[in-house]
Amino acid sequence: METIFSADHALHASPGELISGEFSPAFEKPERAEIILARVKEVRLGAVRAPDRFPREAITRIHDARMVDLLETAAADWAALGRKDGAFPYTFAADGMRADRLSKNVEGRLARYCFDAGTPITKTSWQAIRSSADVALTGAKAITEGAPAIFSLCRPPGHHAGSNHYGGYCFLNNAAIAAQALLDGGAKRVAILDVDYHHGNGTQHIFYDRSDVLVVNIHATPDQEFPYLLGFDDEPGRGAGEGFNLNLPLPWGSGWEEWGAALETGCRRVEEYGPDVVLVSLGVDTYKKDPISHFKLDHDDFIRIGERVAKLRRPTLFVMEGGYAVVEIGINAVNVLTGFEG
Ligand code: OKP
Ligand code: ZN
Repeated sequence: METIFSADHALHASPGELISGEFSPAFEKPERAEIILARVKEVRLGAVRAPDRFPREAITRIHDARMVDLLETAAADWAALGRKDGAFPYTFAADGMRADRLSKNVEGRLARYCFDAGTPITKTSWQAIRSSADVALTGAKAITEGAPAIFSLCRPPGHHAGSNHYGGYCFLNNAAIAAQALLDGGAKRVAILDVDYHHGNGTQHIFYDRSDVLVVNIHATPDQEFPYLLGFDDEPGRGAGEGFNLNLPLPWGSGWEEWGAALETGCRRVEEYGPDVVLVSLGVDTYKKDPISHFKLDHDDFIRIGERVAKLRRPTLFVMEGGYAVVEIGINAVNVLTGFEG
């Protein structure tokens, strides 16, 4: 399969994140994408090409335009206050505070749209964020034009970004933007299978009221894991979307036995739905040596994931999400793709 990759991803290099009450070096770093790309080339997965540029409207189909403006301007507003590069909030919107009126101060705008203290915006981040969406959109376009499978090597990742909030190393929801482009390109139904260790709260939020996108998530239970506030087993969708969201949370320590069973459940739901396209939000932080995660998948399990997804027999767009065991990230991510190709 073809890989879509933009060298511009490296323009987003996070200065660090608040984690467990301390400011620490970032886990979501540029080497991640470079190591995956090197592995794609090593196994000769297929051609690698740069993305096309898509109009901003492809992004605002999914995201609040004021949040997109913030992503674009926060670093400059932050610098104007004489701060060190990397804009992130220290105060957060909570239920009951003003949602209808936005502060003129960048702190207030960050508080309104950002939900964690791990997702700083640097002076060059926007170019990387935009390129990551373009990588997903280019993959969607290729699928619309008839490609059987595409790997969109997105970075930064996207699945924690909702229509009007961002966080968890994610700014724009690349997978959601691609799913909308697939629908706009003629698909009637898209299934998103999110296999990242963390719950894709943003993707769920975006499609929660809709039946044209089925969202299936396999992830660490919010009783134990980030993002804590969404991803429980009792979130079926709402209104027209009722029955079109499926969460399969698992406890820390889960290995292939439990995880593979959840994958089977999720894939059966996808089969029942009968989508025109399957979009895989591909995180490999389920790996046993991931530094911030607590599942126990091994290299060969990632091949099994690809094999099961292939059995869905649909055009498939893989969109890169998380994975922080940087040394092994190339093997794990590309194992899914080679498993898929069989
Ligand atoms: C992004 B993606 C660890 C806290 C980690 C943010 C995690 C974001 C993961 N105790 N905080 O889903 O891989
Ligand atoms: Zn993750």
